[in-house]
Amino acid sequence: MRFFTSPTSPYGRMVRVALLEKGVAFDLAMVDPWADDAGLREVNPATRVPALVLDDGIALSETSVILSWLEREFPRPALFGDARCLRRAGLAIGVIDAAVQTIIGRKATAPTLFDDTPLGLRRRRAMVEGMQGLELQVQRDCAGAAAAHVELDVIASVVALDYLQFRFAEAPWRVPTPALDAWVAQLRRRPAFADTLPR
Ligand SMILES: N[C@@H](CCC(=O)N[C@@H](CS)C(=O)NCC(=O)O)C(=O)O
Repeated sequence: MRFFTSPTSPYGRMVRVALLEKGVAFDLAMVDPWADDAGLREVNPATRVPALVLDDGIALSETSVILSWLEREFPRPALFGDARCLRRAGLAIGVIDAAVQTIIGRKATAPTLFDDTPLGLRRRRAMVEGMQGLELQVQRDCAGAAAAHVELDVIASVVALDYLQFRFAEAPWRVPTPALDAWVAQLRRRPAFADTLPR
């Protein structure tokens, strides 16, 4: 299989972590989706990462689709946990979406800063309230215990935390998430996370 991603994409990182944790062999194609990479466009007309070309040549795009296929073909270890796991995953993915849309929005509105437009402020609110919601759910549901399995909630949470740090390190609106940080602290040391940090 050939996996297309970029060094910074949080969506690509989610899928890459899932591939590594499931022990699926793949060739890595690092591309810049913004440079209109011809190889990427060939496998995904949206010219976006991630994309996964299967051994029979079928090209899958969209994070949710690729993760669903992976879960079906390689069920162990399972990514999709119970409803509380999926609620946490949804919150973290909402933060990732808002963060990526902010970075993309800046390209569209420059020299006006997208972040200060009505839509930019809405996306910022989504990041702030999404992280607050995630922190609250971890406080309520995880009772101080460390996460035990790399399921979709852990993957999306670590990817969201690292992407916010990567793109918005100095932002005054960042919210502290001590319970979430402690919950993922052990698992985020695994190679699947350590080797895929955005850069
Ligand atoms: N909905 C897509 C979003 C993927 C996405 O936005 N990827 C970005 C990188 S983080 C990209 O390739 N952008 C290039 C473009 O929009 O032209 C998914 O879930 O996979």
